[in-house]
Amino acid sequence: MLPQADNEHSLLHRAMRYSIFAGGKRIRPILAMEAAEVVGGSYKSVMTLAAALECVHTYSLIHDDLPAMDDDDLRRGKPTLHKVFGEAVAILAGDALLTFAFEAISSPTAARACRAEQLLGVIYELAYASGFRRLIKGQFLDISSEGKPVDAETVDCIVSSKTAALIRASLTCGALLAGGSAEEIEILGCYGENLGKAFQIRDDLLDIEGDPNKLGKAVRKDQQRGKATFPGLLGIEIAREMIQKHLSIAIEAISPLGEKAAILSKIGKYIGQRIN
Ligand code: GRG
Repeated sequence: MLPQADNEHSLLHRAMRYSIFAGGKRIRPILAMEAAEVVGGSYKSVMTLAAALECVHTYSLIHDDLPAMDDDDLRRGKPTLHKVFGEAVAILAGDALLTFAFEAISSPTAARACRAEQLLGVIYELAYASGFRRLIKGQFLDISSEGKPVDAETVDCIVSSKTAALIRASLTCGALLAGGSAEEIEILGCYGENLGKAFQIRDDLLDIEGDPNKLGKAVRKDQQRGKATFPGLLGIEIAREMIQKHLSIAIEAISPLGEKAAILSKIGKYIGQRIN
């Protein structure tokens, strides 16, 4: 779906492709595809949405790595986009991926393949999750809390907004587009919120005890920058317990879905143990 890198705008296109094809676990697309299957749809029917979620996620990583934000040199095992293409191109490539995500899911071809109200619901969920009430609020709180005393409520808000919001939306959007019921969407939303929180707390633990070669990015940056994280605020052991608590809630939430949710349950276990 991405533009080829062989025309007059190839620098911008190359930058967009550089970050998308740098690797990455593709967790959000996988969750959207699995949510579609769980509600009785086909993963194939949500492939454009899955790609769009990865575009939104990759934009957030590009902007998060900029000197004005976390100022990181390495991402997905490669130099960050601004290190290779410069800051201006990195900002624009991030903007381009974010807007392209909405272009892709609302294109006439995509719109012909589903009901208008389903598509509108998906656009709303994704815009809400990516916007100033969730992802951008989380990033704002993350940056503005650096080096300051914070309470557990603020850290929980950062974790929920900057990470769980998009993970949750991946599941709810996948289910919505595949025709899931309101009850199924609520169940998947609860699973996604808790999975997302566990995902971020595990990320914060990996910053302390992870292997930079496996992670593809630098470690031990959070303490240096005075980041507001649960391991930093409450210690490693409590952070580990919090991961398990959120994963238990997530797995319990999907129990009414029975065997259909077996893969989501396995993803929960994987998130608790992930090393990259
Ligand atoms: C609007 C200027 C501007 C910036 C927005 C919203 C934002 C910047 C950043 C989002 C915050 C962020 C990067 C949260 C971290 C979430 C997280 C744990 C990312 C890593 O996700 P993985 O492990 O990465 O899925 P891969 O590389 O596997 O895709």
